[in-house]
Amino acid sequence: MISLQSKWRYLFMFLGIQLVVMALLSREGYQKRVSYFIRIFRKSDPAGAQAQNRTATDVPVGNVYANLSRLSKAETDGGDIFYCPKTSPLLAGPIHVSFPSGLTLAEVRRKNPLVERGGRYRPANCEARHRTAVVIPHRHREHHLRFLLYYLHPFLQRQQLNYAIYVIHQAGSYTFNRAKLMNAGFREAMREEDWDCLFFHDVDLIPEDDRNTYVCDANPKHAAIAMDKFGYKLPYQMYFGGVSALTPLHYLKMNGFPNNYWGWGGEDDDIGVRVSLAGMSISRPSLKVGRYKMIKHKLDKGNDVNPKRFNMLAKTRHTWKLDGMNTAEYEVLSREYLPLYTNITVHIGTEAGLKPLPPRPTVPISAKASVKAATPKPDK
Ligand code: BGN
Repeated sequence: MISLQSKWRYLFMFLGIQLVVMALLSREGYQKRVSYFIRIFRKSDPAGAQAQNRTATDVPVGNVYANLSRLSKAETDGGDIFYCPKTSPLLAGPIHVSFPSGLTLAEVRRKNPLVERGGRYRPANCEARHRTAVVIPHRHREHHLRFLLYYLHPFLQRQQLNYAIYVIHQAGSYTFNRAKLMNAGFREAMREEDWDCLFFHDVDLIPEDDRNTYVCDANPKHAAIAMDKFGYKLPYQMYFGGVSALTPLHYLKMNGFPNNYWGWGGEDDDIGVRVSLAGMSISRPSLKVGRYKMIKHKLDKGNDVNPKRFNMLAKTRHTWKLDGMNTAEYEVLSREYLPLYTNITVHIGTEAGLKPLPPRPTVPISAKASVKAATPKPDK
């Protein structure tokens, strides 16, 4: 028989245990609530978000460096080396793109140990099926270039390409000329290697999906079809700006790009028109895959909107054979094989040609009137 006293003892013990359990449970709930609120108020950091987004195989979803650890330096023993698979097993689809402050070129180098001098890479354990040169027209955009290199190198390695990155830097401060720089880039890249595809790439556009493969199609390809700044849609049917890909044959068939668009706008439309005038059509990846994030910026100094672009565009039909690769004149001032890219600085002249204009004679103000009177009128 259990006595009344021991009954009470059991009851107190039971209540005590219950109290301890309730205390523990409420503490747990409290912590959950607190951490929930902390998470709401804490500024979301991309690295943290990625870490939370891990897949079953522990690969951070969207991290462009995710699969790079699977690459290694050549381990061939002199035996046969086979072509890489048609679809790279390293592809992972969507890429999370953000622009953390403080990124340095040294950091990009550290993360891409297999990239060689001049910004070149080829897969070590298989023969690449494609040889792609990426040509980037450039001036005053070093911080954009850092981000592009940070994303582009792992992106291209995941695609198992044999590739090189060429930055074509416009010397001097005369108005920027994107298309002429690309003509120079085409010729200088082809001088180095028999590339089978050239990607003409704006420095401020970051690809957001590695299934957007940097290889050429049967027709000139417009790759930047879905940009964030246009709501991930094509702004107009003939749009050919941002990032495009042509084989050397495509390029020469359309006489390259125009040399005479100085300043912002129109040159990409001219290039698009050239594609059809040369009897080709524009190929495009799907909207799901051809996605790009643009690094936000203001219009550059030295790249004012070109007011002549409407008139010039109206004449492309008559001018494309007269102006282009066959008339591209420039001077290479330097060629540097940097760790992450080949930097080619070119002098492309002005609207008046390659030679700098002769300096105007400095005439003392008092002498101006007599000089004017003595100068014969130009012939009509
Ligand atoms: C267009 C520009 C392109 C530019 C896109 C997107 C012109 C020519 C006049 C018809 N074309 O309007 O160069 O890439 O916008 O910004 O301005």
